[in-house]
Amino acid sequence: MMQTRVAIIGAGPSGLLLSEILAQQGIESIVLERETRQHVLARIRAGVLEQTTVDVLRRWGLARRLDEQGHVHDGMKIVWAGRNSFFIDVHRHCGKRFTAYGQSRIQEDLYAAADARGAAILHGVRNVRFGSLQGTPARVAFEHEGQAREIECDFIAGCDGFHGVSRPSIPAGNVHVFDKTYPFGWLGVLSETPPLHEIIYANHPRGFALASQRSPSLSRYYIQVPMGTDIAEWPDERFWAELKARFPQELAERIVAGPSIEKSIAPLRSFVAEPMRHGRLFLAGDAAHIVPPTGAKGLNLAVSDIYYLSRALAAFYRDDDDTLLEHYSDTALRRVWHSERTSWYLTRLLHRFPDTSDFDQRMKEYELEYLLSSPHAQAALAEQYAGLPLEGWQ
Ligand code: RFL
Ligand code: PHB
Repeated sequence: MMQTRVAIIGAGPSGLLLSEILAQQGIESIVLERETRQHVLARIRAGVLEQTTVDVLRRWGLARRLDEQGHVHDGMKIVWAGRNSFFIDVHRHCGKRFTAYGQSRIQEDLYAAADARGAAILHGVRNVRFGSLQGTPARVAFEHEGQAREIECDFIAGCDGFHGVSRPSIPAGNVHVFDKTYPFGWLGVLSETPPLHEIIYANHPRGFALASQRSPSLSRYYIQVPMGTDIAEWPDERFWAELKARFPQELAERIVAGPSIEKSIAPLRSFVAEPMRHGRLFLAGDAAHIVPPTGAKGLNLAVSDIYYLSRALAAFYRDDDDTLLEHYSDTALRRVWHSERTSWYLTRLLHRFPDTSDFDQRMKEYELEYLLSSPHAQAALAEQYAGLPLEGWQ
């Protein structure tokens, strides 16, 4: 039997960031992670950080390498077949920038901070389950290194991603799920080749494509593929040819192809579970919501959830005040729904959907036309892409 203040399920960005912010305020936690550390560090996912995310990481002393190595962008480009590409100047429209810095590096930075303070993180845990979520103390049972173990705690933070145990542990009837799947996924390739300088979203009759980056020598590209695509059908040569076919010639000529060092397919989904709390269990990050990656919002939402949750827990322990905890779900969900809407909007605008009528296709083209011609429309998109401010941030 172990005791702690907060049991954190999952050592992804949400879980490790929460344990770090709590530790810096003298609040003890134990993190339980199903996978090995190597496995967590090897996952290639997000790459674009909102200004608010950078601000949170800086405040907690986690941005030293990010500030050195992150590639700061003023905006992103949108291109579509037969038209000129255009730049959405996020900085000009709303004074914010965003930073290309890989999620795997954030994981490394979070682990380095955790190691420096001797954090309690158990890897390879199995069969995590909760006792009653209403009483005090809360209880988490699990297996670790073949032994049955139990933690007694004040609160449980469910930071265990979309496929974790936390959300499904909430008794039926206590969560309202909003779910939308899209009939395609993103095939992503990481390659040790110099990337294009900008982040470029392409809408093409062959499907969506995205050019992104991890460092000056590491590029990240994605193409839309139908749901159920087998990755074995996509050897590198086919990927590069398809990617280039979806960009205008002058950009395609600048794309440097090379062997893939990672290749994976991610399905696209919009999902929200409301509320993000049940009794002593608080959900954060992908455990509570999923966005399609088109708006680059998932990791940024995980960070804003953790900002709100850590602030609420700190107020509880420091001032014996549970007001922020009571409001955690409503506060976090306001930002979640705005980002859900932006991600849904960009997904709809930039992808080719099977069964789109000619009329609907024209409407989309004119939506893009409007975006190209109207500074107001560009300012609105810039504001959404940059992300909303955090409530209560000073
Ligand atoms: P994670 O990262 O999934 O971590 C959850 C952790 O919980 C562990 N776990 C368990 N542990 C114990 N017991 C169990 N039963 C457990 N079940 C699971 C898992 O092993 C894991 O370590 O969730 P978290 O921390 O909430 O972080 C969320 C982000 O990872 C996610 O939102 C982003 O990666 C989404 N995303 C992007 N977000 C952005 O903000 N900007 C982007 O540019 C961006 N690009 C992307 C993305 C996600 C992608 N994929 C693969 C879905 C691009 C892609 C392709
Ligand atoms: C990425 O670099 O992985 C990336 C960039 C922008 C997105 C999604 C993913 O919208």
